[in-house]
Amino acid sequence: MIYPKRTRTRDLFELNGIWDFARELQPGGFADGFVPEKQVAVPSSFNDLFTEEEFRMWHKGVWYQRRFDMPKMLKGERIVLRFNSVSYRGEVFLNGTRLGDHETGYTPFEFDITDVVGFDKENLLCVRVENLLSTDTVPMGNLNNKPEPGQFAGQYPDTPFDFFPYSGIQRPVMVYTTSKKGWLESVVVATSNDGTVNVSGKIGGGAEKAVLSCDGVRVEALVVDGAFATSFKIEGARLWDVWEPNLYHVAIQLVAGGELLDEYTQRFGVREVKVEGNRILLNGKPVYFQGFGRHEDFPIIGKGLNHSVNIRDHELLKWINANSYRTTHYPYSEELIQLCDEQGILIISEAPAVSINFEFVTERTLAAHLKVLAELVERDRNYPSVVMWSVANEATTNRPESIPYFKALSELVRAMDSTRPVTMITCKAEHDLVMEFFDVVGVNLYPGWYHLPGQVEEAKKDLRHTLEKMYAKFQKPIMVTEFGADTIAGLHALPAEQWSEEYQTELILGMIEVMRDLDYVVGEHIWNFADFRTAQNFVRVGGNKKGAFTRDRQPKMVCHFLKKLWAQPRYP
Ligand code: GCB
Repeated sequence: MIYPKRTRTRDLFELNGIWDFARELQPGGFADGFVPEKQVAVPSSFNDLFTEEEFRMWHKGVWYQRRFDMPKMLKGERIVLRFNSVSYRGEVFLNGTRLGDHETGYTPFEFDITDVVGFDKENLLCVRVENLLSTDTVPMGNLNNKPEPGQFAGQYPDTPFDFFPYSGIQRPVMVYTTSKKGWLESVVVATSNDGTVNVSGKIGGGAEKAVLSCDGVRVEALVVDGAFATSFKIEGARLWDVWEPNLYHVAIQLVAGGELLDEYTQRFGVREVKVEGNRILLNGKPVYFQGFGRHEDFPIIGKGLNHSVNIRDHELLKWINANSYRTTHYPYSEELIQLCDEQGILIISEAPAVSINFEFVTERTLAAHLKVLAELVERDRNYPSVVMWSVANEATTNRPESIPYFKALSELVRAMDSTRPVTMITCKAEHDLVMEFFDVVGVNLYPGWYHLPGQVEEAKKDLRHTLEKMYAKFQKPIMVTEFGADTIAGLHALPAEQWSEEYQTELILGMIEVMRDLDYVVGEHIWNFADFRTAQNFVRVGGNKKGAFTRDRQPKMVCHFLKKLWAQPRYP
């Protein structure tokens, strides 16, 4: 799958805006059209749009519907309907015909609707959306018959993670066209720092050859068995780097019998990432990751794509001198990753596998995990900002059953992409059993918050001790991917105490001091970039307040210190 674009051979329009909405109060009878209960916005989560509690907390089926016309000049083309994400499960009907379904939110899916879409009548599109999680889904849900201590047991709604399980058509819906004769189905661009660019592609329909043009270079490749592969060199290539987003474009034309069937331009950056000893190297130079774990989360829209919020967030990252974030705990919108490409922000791209619990894992959990991981790598592998894959966050990887499971995940990613390091984010510290499969150790540690509350000096000792034990065991670079303290903006205390801005500042700066004293620590990602909405639970005061910024993106005190600290490069 490639990101839809309008080109000389392709048309594109979006089906965003106001849709009809109804809860599935009885089974059946919706796919041919229904009487709406409400109107709803696309893209958006639906949960915080309405005033009634039962809508917010609804995880069973809901239905979206809208009508659209097809312009007659597109008749004769191949027509594709694409959803950039539907959380968690989407089942799609066009004019009463079931097109198919897709599980695991956060990754795109599409249907060829050429034979179903009408040109002489209005089209009716109905989508069933469901957000029920189970032991077979990724992320898992409904585990609380046997809660793990510390896994947010008993919260409302009941999930083994704390962020609110928003649902809906949260990203754009698109209709695009290609020629019926031949079209580019997928493309992979891999680069080396000497400017070598390898491009391979898969073709739908048929074509004789692919003609590629980039930066004044033109090459041709024959299409064999529906695929092509070729390479070329950009002399004196300008490398893609942190806040230096040099980008190139390769125009790919598919040709048969002298006719141009398809034209698509793929953007890419020339850059290399690798792990050597205790360092992550970007373009041969060590890079220290300073930034945050985040969430796609904002008042009212929940996890809905909003370009203004994305722009503001990146402005804040630049202001505070961060260079990176992890897409905790699921793939973020492709539009956001594209913005990172354009701005030079480093991304650790994470599968939506948070809190996998091996007490409950089934073969179907692994199948769902492998599927969504493959979809993520396929979606993001041409984006230069994505410099590392994270296959999961905080699984019970102290249990032996986790070993074959994570081996399978690591093998899958490496088979699909050998150009990026792979990590897994553990909360089991030195008791983790799966780090042999990964290049960088990611670890979430909360001394000074969940244990040793209020005791910054003790927390620092604890952090040092844990990191030393981990390094002694794993002998790999370690990134502290989460640490921090819930903080109510405007609450002050001298001496510092939990929940105050002083305490967050002292704890975070103290933790960083320890990390920077240990040569093998290659990154500090604070939890979290901004406050975010959670399920209801007595440990959360109006959401998770570990943000350095408030939910409406104003800085807490710690930001001003981080801005100063992060202005100095960690490695000379
Ligand atoms: C974690 C999780 C993250 C939570 C955070 C917290 O370890 O990875 O999703 O939000 O702790 O604040 O408790």
